[in-house]
Amino acid sequence: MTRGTTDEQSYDAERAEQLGRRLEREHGISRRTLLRAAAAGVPLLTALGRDALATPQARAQAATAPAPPAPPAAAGPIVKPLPPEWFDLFTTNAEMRWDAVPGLGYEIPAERFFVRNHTATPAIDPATWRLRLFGSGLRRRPGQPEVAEFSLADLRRMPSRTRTAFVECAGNGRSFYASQQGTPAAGTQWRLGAVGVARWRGVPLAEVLERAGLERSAVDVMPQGLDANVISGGADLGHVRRPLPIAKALDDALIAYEMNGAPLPPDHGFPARLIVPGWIGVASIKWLGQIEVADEPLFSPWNTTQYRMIGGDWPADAPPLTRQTIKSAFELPWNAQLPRHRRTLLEGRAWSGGGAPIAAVEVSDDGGARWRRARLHHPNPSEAWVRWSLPWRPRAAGQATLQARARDWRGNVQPATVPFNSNGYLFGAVVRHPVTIV
Ligand SMILES: Nc1nc2c(c(=O)[nH]1)N[C@H]1C(S)=C(S)[C@@H](COP(=O)(O)O)O[C@H]1N2
Ligand SMILES: [Mo]
Repeated sequence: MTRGTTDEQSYDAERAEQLGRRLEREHGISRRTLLRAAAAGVPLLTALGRDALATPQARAQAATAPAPPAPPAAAGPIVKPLPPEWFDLFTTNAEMRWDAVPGLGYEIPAERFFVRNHTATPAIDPATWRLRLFGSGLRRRPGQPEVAEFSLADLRRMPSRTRTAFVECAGNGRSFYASQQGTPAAGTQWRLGAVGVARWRGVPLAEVLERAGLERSAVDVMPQGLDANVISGGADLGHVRRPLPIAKALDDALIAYEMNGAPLPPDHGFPARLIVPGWIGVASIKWLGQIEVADEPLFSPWNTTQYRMIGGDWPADAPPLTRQTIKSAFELPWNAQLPRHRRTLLEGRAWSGGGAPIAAVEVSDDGGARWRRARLHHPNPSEAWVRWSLPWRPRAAGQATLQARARDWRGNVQPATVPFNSNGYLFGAVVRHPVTIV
């Protein structure tokens, strides 16, 4: 049974546990072990089927091999360990703690990257996995199957591209609608940690579309995940899927199979996910299973009822959200204690979905009366982030507020407040970060 909750909270722990128990029962391996092996690229023949031990050799091996220690079954919807000093947990989601970021390099290591799951990380056998493309936007070739299929090996043989980009949830910063603007928004109450930058390697979606026989008449593609159907408010919404206009699909969308130089980990979409640079996270469908290509507009709950601006002063027909907004964050604990009269190096990162690198970051310690310009550190590509720093010497003991304000080269700048929307998407206003001077 799946508990029906809001879009950001649908939960499928019981199902994940059942799956774990079934794998243990049938194959004597825990789900966690299976996923680890899969992530490490170990070929697992039909690991989810009943015939994993079907060959005589495999059975003989299994009979003589020492019984594996019984590691704990996956406890919940996320597979990787989630130490509290790295993550804040929200049911199926894990937020990266910004105070755990100092000392990390430009890219966030996979084990430290935030996770946003509508249900639960699925176990996928890379050996039998196929990406299927079909639909009215593909050429019908006589004598050819109507579905174009690609194995992981097929994708790996194709020309690859590497792209450093952020993945950021549309709801990142949502809690500030309540705490800064007094208008709470429904959904996971993230601070600023539903974002991460990684180096993604894979095949351009354009390349796969071409090989599948893309027609010039195609207007939308709809990538779909292999994770469990999402049940929300008692309704079965089906698999997570969201239409992407063909222009963006052909521009820079990537079918990624590597994250920071290693195979994608289970929680981040193994064996392959979409990366849609600059766009809200839900566009970057994980655990890709199929892509419909259509010569007419496509719809799913993820571009109709969700991930559009509703409520507040928004018109009823606001379009589906595409690009992320602009933000900056301090690499400091919330309510950090900082020493008086001593120089502290304030560090942070800033990023924009506006299609241009960050041009400037300014910091204020007096409620926004005066702003000082931070130093930007290389690299600073667009659709990723820039690290920045600024020395600060607090004078008076007591409560203080730090604010960072980013501007990109297109002129997008963080305002003091943003218009409310009921689901709390795209909080791009300057965040007031509380610190205590001791
Ligand atoms: N199949 C599938 N893809 C998905 C999701 C999901 O639940 N299922 N969540 C989306 C959302 S809302 C976000 S913000 C990103 C999060 O990516 P991450 O978990 O790798 O950080 O994945 C997106 N892709
Ligand atoms: Mo998201």
